[in-house]
Amino acid sequence: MNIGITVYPTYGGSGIVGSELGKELAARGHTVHFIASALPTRLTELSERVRFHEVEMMSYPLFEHQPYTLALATKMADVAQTENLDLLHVHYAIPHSISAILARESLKPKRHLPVITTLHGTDITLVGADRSYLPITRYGIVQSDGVTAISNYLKEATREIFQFDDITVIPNFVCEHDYQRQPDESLRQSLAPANEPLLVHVSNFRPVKRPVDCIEILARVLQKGIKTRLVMVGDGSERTNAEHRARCLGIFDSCTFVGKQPRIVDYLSVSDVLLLPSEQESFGLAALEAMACELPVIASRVGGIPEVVTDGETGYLSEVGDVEKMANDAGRLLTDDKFRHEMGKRARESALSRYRTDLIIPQYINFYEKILAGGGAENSK
Ligand code: GMT
Repeated sequence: MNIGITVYPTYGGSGIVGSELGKELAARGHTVHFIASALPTRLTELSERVRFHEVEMMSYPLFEHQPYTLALATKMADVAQTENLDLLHVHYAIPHSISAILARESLKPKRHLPVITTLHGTDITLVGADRSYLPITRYGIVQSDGVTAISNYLKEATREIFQFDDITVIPNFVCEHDYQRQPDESLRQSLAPANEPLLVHVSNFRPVKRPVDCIEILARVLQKGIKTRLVMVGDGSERTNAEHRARCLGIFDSCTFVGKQPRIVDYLSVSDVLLLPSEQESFGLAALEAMACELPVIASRVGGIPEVVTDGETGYLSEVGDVEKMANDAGRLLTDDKFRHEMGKRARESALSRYRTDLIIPQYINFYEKILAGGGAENSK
């Protein structure tokens, strides 16, 4: 197949999932055309099978804001024609599904270009549910030829918010080869010089991720007399608050903020427990990648996380903001190596038995084939 994929290139899990999906499809003989405003961060290599088409924005004094949605639609239609795309697969509804539908409509006199939308989370729970965006988000979803969601939770949330449930759940996935424990001793030494237990947090540091809670958890673990360090991977608006809180609590020296990193697996491989205290998480890709690297996960009991992390088996779940319980759970794990290693092994088994690439990628391919065969929702669009 000749597949067009659109993602947000620099920010968030949906871009990672779309990029990794493209690479996996190419590895299975399909040709993937990424259509985005910049080269997606996880797309390190282009080839005959993995191509990139940049959406160029025209600036004109009349435009107070550049019309990205229109520029994207134009590029999608152009690439669909020149590269003879079979379908467009967009990740994150706003505005990508609207652009794709515009592209499809503009090509209608010539051909039908199916549009598949994958819902990732905040496009539904935050953005789409805002009254001002709700009607247009609903339009994008309903008008898509096929819709997938990355968890059962998100399918249910979409049904409740948009009264739409023709959605196929295809969960996120992890590559068992790329994501396995492969500790780099010099990295471990730099993050935990006295071989202290190491907590890790990975996110885009938006308020919804509550990275400050990680600092609160570390403070409580240290209060228990457990010499622990914390590595904070990623960057975003909450980083300053997290650093400030660490300074206020006098524990800044026990933390390392490393910013955005190209190889998350390196940091997971040298860490002992992942902290994911998010306010909302429709799946929790960070949890899945950590589990594949044998890390137990301490997370909030929200959204799709309970589908990924089994409380007491592969990690511990708590109410949002319950940093006392999260610290108690972390303390238990960090002071019992055997217990932690066993839980870590179970976490990898659980991750791979349900979410490894060779289980999930064929589900996308089957879904594409079904849509191309005219089996999508309201397939006459
Ligand atoms: O919220 C983010 O971190 C970004 C957002 C996105 O769409 O880029 O992430 C969502 O998609 C990820 C990949 O499918 C999921 O693992 C995250 O749980 C989800 N984030 C939220 O629901 C808050």
